[in-house]
Amino acid sequence: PLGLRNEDIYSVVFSEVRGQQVIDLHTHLLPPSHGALCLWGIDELLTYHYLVAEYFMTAPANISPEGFYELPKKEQANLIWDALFIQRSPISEATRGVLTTLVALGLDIHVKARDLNGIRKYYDKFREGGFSGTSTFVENVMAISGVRYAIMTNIPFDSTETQHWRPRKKDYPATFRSALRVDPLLAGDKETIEKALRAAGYGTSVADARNYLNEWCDIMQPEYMMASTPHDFMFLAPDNGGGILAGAKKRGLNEDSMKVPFAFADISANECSGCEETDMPTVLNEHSDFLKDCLIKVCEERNLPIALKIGAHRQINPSLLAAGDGMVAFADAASLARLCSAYPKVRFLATFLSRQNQHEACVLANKFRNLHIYGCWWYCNNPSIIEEITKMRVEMLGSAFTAQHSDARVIDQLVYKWAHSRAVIAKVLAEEYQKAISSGWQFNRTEIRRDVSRLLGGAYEEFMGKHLI
Ligand code: RAT
Ligand code: ZN
Repeated sequence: PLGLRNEDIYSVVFSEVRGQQVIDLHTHLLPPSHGALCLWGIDELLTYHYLVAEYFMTAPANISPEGFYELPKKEQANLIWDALFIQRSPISEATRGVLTTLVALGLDIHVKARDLNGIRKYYDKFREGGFSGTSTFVENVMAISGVRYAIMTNIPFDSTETQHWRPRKKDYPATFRSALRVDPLLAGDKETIEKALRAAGYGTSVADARNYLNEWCDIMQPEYMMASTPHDFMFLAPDNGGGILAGAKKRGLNEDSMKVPFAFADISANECSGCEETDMPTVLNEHSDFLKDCLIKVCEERNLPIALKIGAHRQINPSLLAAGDGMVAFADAASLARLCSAYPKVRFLATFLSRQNQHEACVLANKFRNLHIYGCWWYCNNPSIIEEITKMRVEMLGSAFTAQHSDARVIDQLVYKWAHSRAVIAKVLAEEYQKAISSGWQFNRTEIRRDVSRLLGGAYEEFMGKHLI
């Protein structure tokens, strides 16, 4: 027969999803040439901020977050291992991820024996090899996890990072690509922007910021610009000031006007319960300059997309540092629609943190050709939620989206993030193919390979190759 039989679909789809390389389009990984900023190994795995947060849910009262963070990494890792793997069972996604990773690295015997020292010894061998040991380990992980290339997060506003780019860009393998992170520009964080500009010998005008950004684009050669927007980020269409409104709630903008639909309404002083009449325009103008006249301008000139991560509420519990980030904010998706329509030549990649925003995200991707939806981010990066989101995306977008990104911070995490996601993506796809077969279509393996390749990075590359006139 021309097509695969219904009963063969599962095995074909699973083998295709397992066998294809992925493009990991957002990670926090840095290459071995970034020295200590390239994180890998068991102690980094165990102290991943997801696990620190899980640990503190049940940690003894005499262990404060401050005291915990003062301990050497190895001791922090010991505490987490004992609490989450020995005193409790590793059944959460973040703990199970450690198991999947170690077993794939060939440490199943140590895992079964719960032998943390044996695991450490395995890693020590690579550490003893210095830079080349690290490089070998990184190459192994890329191969095991089937990652073609991973896109980094490179922050020009962070001096611990910039030293690896200036005065001379360090070499890194082609399995790493750059993305230039610009959060302060979307948050209107003037203090950080001005500090970075002054430190680099620039003035502090918007034109200076544009030159600064251009200089960093020359250095980093990013695939795209990226930012995680503040939880209450709002963008107003240009005829309403063309600005962004970070801190809108804080500044007293009332809830109803936050929810105004696409054709954005006025935010007049009347709608502003309890805020100073003068607050709003000032905020808009300040912020819009850095967006409109700096970020958007540079993206238009260089044909660079902007990747947005929308809906994280930072520092819910500041004592936990990075582990205290991230209450899930139901975001104003209409702001994304307004961005896409205000700047039709700029391409936007977007992912939302809230499960509640996922349906709207699909609808928007279906409306704007300059928008590409990617990945299941952070609190959505759990198998049950990946399944639900991926199914909805296939139903609404076919294969015109990127199913996943890892957000890995530790090299080794690529192994489990991709293994776990591949299993879910394959299941969803197999079910959707079976439905199409029931409706009368026939598929061959080549077509399935093509579709899988789109979901694992091909759709991203197609979107990146798109020139919007
Ligand atoms: O998922 C995470 O690791 C978060 O802490 C964030 O860093 C997020 O991914 C981001 O890029 O803002
Ligand atoms: Zn991230």
